[in-house]
Amino acid sequence: MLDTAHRLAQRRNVITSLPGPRSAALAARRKAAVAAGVGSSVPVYAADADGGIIVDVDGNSLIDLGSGIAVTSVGAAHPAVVAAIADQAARFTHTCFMVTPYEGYVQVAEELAALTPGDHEKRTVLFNSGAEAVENAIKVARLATGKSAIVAFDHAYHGRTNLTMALTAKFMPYKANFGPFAPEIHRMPMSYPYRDGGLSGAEAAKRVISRIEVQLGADAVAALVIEPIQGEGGFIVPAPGFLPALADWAARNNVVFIADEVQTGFARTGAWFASQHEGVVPDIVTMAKGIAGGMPLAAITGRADLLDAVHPGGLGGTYGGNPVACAAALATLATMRELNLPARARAIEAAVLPRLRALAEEVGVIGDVRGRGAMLAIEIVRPGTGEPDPVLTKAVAAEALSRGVLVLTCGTYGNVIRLLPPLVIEDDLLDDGLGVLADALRALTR
Ligand code: PLZ
Repeated sequence: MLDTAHRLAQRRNVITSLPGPRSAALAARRKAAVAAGVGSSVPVYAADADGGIIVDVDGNSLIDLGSGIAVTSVGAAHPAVVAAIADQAARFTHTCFMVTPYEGYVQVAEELAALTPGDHEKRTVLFNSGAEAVENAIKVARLATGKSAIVAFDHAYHGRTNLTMALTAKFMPYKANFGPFAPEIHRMPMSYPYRDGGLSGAEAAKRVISRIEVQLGADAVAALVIEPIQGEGGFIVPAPGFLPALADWAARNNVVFIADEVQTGFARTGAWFASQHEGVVPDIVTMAKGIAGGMPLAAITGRADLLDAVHPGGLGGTYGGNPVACAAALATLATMRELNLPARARAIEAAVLPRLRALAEEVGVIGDVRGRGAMLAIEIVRPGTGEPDPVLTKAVAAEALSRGVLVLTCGTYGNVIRLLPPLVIEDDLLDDGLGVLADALRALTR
């Protein structure tokens, strides 16, 4: 059991239709003011959030099984994080680390060196977003190796900036008509046990390595960038052995192995970082999301020889490692340790996976149940075939929402329902949320 008191009652309570009248009014204002290109998963506007609950502007209490896309692992308003933010903001909100540095940035760098896999000498740079972290990991890898080709994977998601759009696999909505894209990105097949005929990790890695050697030549490759469990692409857990084989090959060929742990990091998968499940020690880890309890902060931490190869002044940005975000990160990491959130994520897996498997037996439209820790998913297909069913997937998420449970979808084929509850969610609330998801699926497959 978790020992945390929450400010908001941890109970689902739907009192209007969803969206309610106030959310509908905000949606109308938004249409006239916010660009149409920005989407929202649900048409419900937030007024308050805490623990596993989001209260909307109409007073509905929704169970949050998305954590703002894997961000609010300690909750959206953890008191220790809130206090650290208030305290730092009252002293100074900004000086710019590139102008007048401050201790918080250095402390976060020390923490990340200790937490990320491997006990080698490490260096860190802080940024504002996951995409910015990935871009900078690639800048470092290219400079340090003197090479330019980058290997990315099918189903990958790395961001929305120009270089990270090029790294991202899915055309719609992330890339469509936004080109031309950055050159020298080469896409390789992922290990996707449910859809690749059950290739072993070793076989799937061999397929990648031989393709790189035949089509690119290892001598051309600066870096290989991979999410240890793919997030937006569908919560794809590669077959065991895939990641270690790629990391070994990279090490033997002077190729920088970049683990994009933006979504998987910070206790989410039951370890501090998902690379650790297979004993993989990346050369550079990219991080964001869960790091700072909801404040925008991102980081790259990696081998000192790689990061220190960059000339002074070569890396940075006005806001990177903002002092308020650093204070939030230090409080978030302390809270994660204090509550032992890696263990909590494993407990969530132990509670949820069997229920999802039982549900799969019952409803017949769940082709695969997968994930680690509190990063779990079901892949929705037409019964008896592996054919993706994105229409039903969307309908299930909408039905769950109408009953007061927020679940996110993902996947190259838009047919994956993913569960990313705040790690501090109470057992009863999680149980209720899963029950609602199951009922929504039953109602739509009856
Ligand atoms: N790398 C592995 O998951 C962000 C994106 C949502 P930013 N994923 C959520 C959307 O539709 O924009 C992500 C990720 C991985 C990089 C990123 C990018 O992180 O902080 O959104 O830039």
